[in-house]
Amino acid sequence: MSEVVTLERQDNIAVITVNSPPVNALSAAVRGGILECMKSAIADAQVQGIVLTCAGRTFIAGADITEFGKPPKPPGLAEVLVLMDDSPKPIVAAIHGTALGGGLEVALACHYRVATKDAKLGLPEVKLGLLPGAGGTQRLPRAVGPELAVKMIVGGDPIGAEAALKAGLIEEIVEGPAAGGVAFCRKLVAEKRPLRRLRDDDSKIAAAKADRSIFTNAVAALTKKARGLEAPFAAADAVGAAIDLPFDEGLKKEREGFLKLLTSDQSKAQRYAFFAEREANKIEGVPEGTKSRPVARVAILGAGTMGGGIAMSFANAGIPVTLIETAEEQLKRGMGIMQKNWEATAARGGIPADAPAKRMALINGVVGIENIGDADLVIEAVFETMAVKKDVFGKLDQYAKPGAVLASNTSYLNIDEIAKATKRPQDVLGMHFFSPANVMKLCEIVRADKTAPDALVTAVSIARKIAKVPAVVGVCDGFVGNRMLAQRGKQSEKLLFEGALPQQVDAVVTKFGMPMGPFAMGDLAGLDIGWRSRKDRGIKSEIADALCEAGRFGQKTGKGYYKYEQGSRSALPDPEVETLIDETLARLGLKKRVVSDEEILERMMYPMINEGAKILAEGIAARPSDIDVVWLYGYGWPIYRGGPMFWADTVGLKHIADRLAFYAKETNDPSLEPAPLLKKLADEGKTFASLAAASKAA
Ligand code: HSC
Ligand code: NAD
Repeated sequence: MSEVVTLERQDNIAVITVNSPPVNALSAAVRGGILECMKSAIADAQVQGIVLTCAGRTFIAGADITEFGKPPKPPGLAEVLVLMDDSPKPIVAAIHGTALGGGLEVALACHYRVATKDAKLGLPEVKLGLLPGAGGTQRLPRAVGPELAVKMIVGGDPIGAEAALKAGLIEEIVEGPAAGGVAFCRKLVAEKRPLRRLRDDDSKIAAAKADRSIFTNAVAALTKKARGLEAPFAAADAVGAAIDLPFDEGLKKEREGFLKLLTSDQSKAQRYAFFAEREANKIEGVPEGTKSRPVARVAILGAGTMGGGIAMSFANAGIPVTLIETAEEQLKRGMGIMQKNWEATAARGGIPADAPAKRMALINGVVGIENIGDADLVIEAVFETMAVKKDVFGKLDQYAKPGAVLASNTSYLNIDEIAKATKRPQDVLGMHFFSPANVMKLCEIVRADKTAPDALVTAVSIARKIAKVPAVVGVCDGFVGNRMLAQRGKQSEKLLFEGALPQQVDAVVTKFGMPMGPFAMGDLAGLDIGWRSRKDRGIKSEIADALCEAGRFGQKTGKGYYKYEQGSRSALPDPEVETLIDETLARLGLKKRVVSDEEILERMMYPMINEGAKILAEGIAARPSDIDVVWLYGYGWPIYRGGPMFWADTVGLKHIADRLAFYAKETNDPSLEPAPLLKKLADEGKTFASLAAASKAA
């Protein structure tokens, strides 16, 4: 008998239970176990109905992703599903937790489905660069109709049990999955209900067969956001086959599409990103079993751009917040922005109509740090100057409760120095959120010299609780993300002095897949910030300074590196900027040359990778994949390119090191010399991934 799948009989009902922690993925052992148990149950004359359920936290969460890319092991999932579909006895899937991917496909091959109230059902394969490969694209449209099927398959987001019931994907919402499944199955048997085989039921796709625009419109709405991705389009084609072809031919099409994507570079990158995100939860150098401190209430200092967004993230997760400002006016402004943001989301249907009021009720806005109360975690998001930060952290000694974790949201400042302002440096760390903080998923967790392991674990686990993706980093100027970004910024600016235009540079970067180029990003953030900081430090940047002197601060003034029409955020190339650049170059006696797109791409990306190598060598990031997580979730790095360090491996480190050395010489810029670690790996013919493998083996 299988170790991971068991069969027991409750009178005339067979109950097959999958028990393969953590998520009951469809490994070869699980597939084999289900096959054997199904065969026994079907052959058992005493059995009149079969329930398939799972132990642990969830129903089957999909194929075992770790098996992809390795030689297939029998039995194949298709073989298992054919047996189930053909079963002369009714099979009921009893779902709890998350029935995802292959998990939902198993349930769809059952004749009936029931689920608990909090269950989620979905086909998220596109998020791994795949399409459902075990009948999902053929059965789901037959279960719920093509529109919802397209939404779930091409969009990849799951639906809850209520929606599943409404759509006809499940028959009933039950209390406990196994008991509910058995009760439902008994009813089926008693009523002698016919088997419902989705493959034989075209009723819900009939309308789309007659009018294909029902399907194509649904696809168009979803693929609009799929820039650069292959899987959503292939997944849509497979759903199209469900409408156009008989079931078995549709299955064949689906399988071809799945196998093609399985070996694609995009899917490899997306599967890598899935595991990179999970790997980032494992903190290096923390004793095993270190527990998070409890966090029931959070205090946030500063209700500005970041403080407000961070407060929203906590309230979204149902965690109460004390939001502290220095004066009523700032507080009112901050609270007002949060309310407006939530109301706008509710108006779009993104959250229920009563959510804004409920979430605002979780935020207690007060003036004065002395009102910090019994917060278990304090996040400081005040002005970015060391003096202000030190003043605030000094006061925290007096007002924060003992053992509270004290976090700074600083973008660049030294957390070790901030920690010195308190008598409890062991509680101090960085929680660097990204703007807009209620939307962006990344949270760099900055481990300072004296940060206690349990404080670090607390920050990582609370970040996950509020649906952020944490990545632990060390103290340095700009941490991982902004430190690498600074290298790109330096090169983008230099390119303007050599003959490139902002729109040319930005176009190369967005074509690569980033959501924005460096100049559009500068316009969005406001060019005056850097200008002021340069003036303070006595630094010049001739083109950027000239723009600011002309009052071009970016989007907020309607002009920056681009021009913006009233009320519009779309960046339009501006001949005035071209003239300003030409004049600056002439004044400095610099000659323009034609800069190729290839050079732009190399000078945008390779210096960042070089900096990434330095970050790894210094131990600021523990793993190349942590750097990739920072870029995927903080800066919109295209997921189908895995992250800068993953991408670098695909380009080849030798090529990157050679090109950097070339540009260092050509542009007389020693900062472009390949970093020692990059050079070493390149010389040895190795990859960044080899570092992760070596550290795992150690
Ligand atoms: C698929 O199903 C393809 C099908 O169409 C079948 C095709 C067959 C075709 C054959 C014919 C050619 N596999 O996320 P967590 C691990 S594609 C292996 O921290 P949570 C995870 O790495 C799949 N491992 O937990 C982690 O391990 P660690 C479609 C998996 O509670 C641990 O489980 N399904 C795994 O926050 C805990 O994970 C999906 O895309 C998997 N499928 O979230 C679902 N799933 O502890 C992917 C998880 O060692 N999974 N692990 O780090 C998820 O979305 C989330 O994990 C859950 C749980 C929501 C399930
Ligand atoms: P902001 O100017 O929008 O907000 C700062 C707020 O802090 C103001 O409302 C101010 O009144 C308040 N404040 C000042 N001193 C205070 C005190 N002692 N107690 C309570 N409130 C106080 O600034 P921001 O953009 O939200 O940035 C805040 C922090 O977050 C900075 O350290 C910044 O570097 C960092 N950060 C900013 C971004 C971004 O894109 N804006 C991104 C990541 C991190």
